[in-house]
Amino acid sequence: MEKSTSIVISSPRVKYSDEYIHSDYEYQETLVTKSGEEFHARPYHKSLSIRTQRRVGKVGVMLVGWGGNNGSTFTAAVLANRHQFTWNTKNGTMESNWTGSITQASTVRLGIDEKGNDVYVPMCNLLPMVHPDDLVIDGWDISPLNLAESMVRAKVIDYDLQQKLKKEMTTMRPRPAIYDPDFIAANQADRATNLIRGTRYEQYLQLRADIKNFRDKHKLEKIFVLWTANTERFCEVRQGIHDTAANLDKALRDNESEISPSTIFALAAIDEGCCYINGSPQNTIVPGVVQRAEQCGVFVAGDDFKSGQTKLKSVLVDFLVSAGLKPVSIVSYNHLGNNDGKNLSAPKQFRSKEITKSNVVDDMVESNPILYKPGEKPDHVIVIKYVPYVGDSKRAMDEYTSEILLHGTNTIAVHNTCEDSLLAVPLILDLVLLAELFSRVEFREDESKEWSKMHPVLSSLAYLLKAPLVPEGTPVVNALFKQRACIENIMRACLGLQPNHHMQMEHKVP
Ligand code: NAI
Ligand code: DG6
Repeated sequence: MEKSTSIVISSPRVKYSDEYIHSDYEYQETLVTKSGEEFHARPYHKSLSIRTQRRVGKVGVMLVGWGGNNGSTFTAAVLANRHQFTWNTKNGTMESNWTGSITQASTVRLGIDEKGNDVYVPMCNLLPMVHPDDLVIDGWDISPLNLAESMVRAKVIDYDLQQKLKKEMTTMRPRPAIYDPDFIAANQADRATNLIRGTRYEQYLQLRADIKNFRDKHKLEKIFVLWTANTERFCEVRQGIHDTAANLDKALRDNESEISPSTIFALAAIDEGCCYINGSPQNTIVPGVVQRAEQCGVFVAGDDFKSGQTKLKSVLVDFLVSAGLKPVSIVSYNHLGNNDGKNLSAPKQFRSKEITKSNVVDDMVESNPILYKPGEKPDHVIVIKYVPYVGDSKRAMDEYTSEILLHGTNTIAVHNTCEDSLLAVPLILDLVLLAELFSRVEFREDESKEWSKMHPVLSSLAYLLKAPLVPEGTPVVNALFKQRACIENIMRACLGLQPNHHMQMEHKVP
């Protein structure tokens, strides 16, 4: 299948103008009410106009933690693909690719051909999206190494490819960043020499100046700021400090010590009109940050990339529970030897990760009251150990024990070895590309209403995140295929296409 295949929708409900793809969409749901022992289900539909801006402007990405394993590997991957580099390994000559990215390397079922066979298209061809080659990259790091040195330190990229990337990456140097030893592990102190000094408010102003400088230098229309720096400890959310945008603003000016570096980055990004994405577990996006995003009309998304062990968990537990089996014990162990593992060997930083890794089965468990009593949950234990020798190659072992028929037991053990950053980097790409796409999509119920964007808490990116942030009061979905269906079906709605139902009635009804 050619990647360049373009998609044109022939439907009276879809119109193309120079500026937009307009879709008149019928959103269908079923309202369920309970009276006594009876459920009443009432299907309803809602008319929604959706318009997607066709023009994709010039887009920049600023990574916080640019010089880390993910940051340097992301940069290497963008450049390797842009220049279509090939490199030699003991297994032969390799070509650049975006394997692991849903936008670049996965397909979506568009419909059926004349014979009733499914037709698939690359996700990135469904709607106009930024091309990864066109991204402009910049960022911050508390470590002063240039990106070529960071790439060597990370030990992720093959040696021969490193040689091809070095010249260009040597010219890339992270901007000084905010270091607060109270928030990341003490074992990170030796790399923290590239710092913005001053009060928290002065640091915030410097970050805003950095974003402006990047925007002006490259004439960028949109910038996405993404945290891929060390996991911080959770901040203690306090009334009068973190609860509203105004309090946060005051606290920042007062140099309040419980405002984390990541929250300062988030505020600076939002105030510069940039979407902020949190790829780590900590609670950066406190209520005051959400309010600020609402006021400024920009997206925030988080928390914590869902790359390997948790991604599989959000498939496996969904499978077990929906098969009518009852997971009763989930034990997830992993060891890794990169700097992320080193930072997570400190108890407070581990605790942040433990929280995001632990809550990921709740929605699946709660979906089945036949198996689980109200409030009942499987035992769920998370262990992470730092073993320097294995570097970025994470070893994860999971044991899922379920109750089966007549109280029998079924134990599934999974062993997974993976290069952590090579799983995380495609997620960084997808987060940016999908957030950018959703920033061009607008909705309205009828012509009397103003066009409005999606809610500033961009829960549509949940597929890519371990502990998806959602607008207050809305349900959290962790099940992976539901999360994927959400992305696919929103994209289909923008094209006036109904969700894929997989009924294949063409082959079932004579
Ligand atoms: P890393 O430790 O190699 O990189 C983090 C970088 O952040 C370092 O270069 C460090 O100097 C820098 N840094 C620390 N504090 C900073 C600050 N305040 N401002 C700017 N830079 C700062 O870690 P890695 O492997 O790149 O992971 C990054 C984050 O992504 C971690 O929090 C990790 O838990 C999270 N993550 C990683 C996944 C993966 O598969 N690699 C998956 C899920 C989350
Ligand atoms: C060890 O757990 C290090 C972590 O940073 C993970 O590698 C990362 O959170 C990815 O987790 P998961 O569960 O999605 O593989």
